[in-house]
Amino acid sequence: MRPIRSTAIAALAATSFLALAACSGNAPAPDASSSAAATAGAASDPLAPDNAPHVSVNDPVIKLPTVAGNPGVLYFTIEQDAGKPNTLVAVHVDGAERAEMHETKTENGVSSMGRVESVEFSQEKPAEFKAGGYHVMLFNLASTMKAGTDVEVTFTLANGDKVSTFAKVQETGAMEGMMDHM
Ligand SMILES: [Cu+2]
Repeated sequence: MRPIRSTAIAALAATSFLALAACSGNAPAPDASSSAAATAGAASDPLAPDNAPHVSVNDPVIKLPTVAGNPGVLYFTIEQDAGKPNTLVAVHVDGAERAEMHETKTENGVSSMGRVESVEFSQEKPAEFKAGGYHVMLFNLASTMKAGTDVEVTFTLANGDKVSTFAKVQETGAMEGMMDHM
């Protein structure tokens, strides 16, 4: 399997090196995020009183780019235990200048990646963001975003509700990295 690199992504990656220096000053203090990392249960997080009712985000993980300056990626599952279906419309990651929801599709053995504006989920059908499917691409990562840290992630729903939690930052394996960066 040969990865096909999107020219748009390559262009964005090329500009990210310069922007990195500009945004690194806004990075959160590592101590602040690690002390609150245990409260990953979204619905009861005291730091986020506006969290959407019945909605939770599970196993949020940020994979660092294998090449510095390239985009990182965020994986998680968002689900709800009651109520009407919801729609995820935006994701904010502390330490990433920009976060875009993408979907990787494979047709006739050829994978391509495109931006999506919204992703629905319901009590019956959680939305899974994982390698080879939906994922959140993170551009212009702050230098403070290192493996082993926890960073705050905020998800915005179409109705204006938000869910905040902390994602673990991890290195990306070589093969793993090829899955979503093509
Ligand atoms: Cu992507």
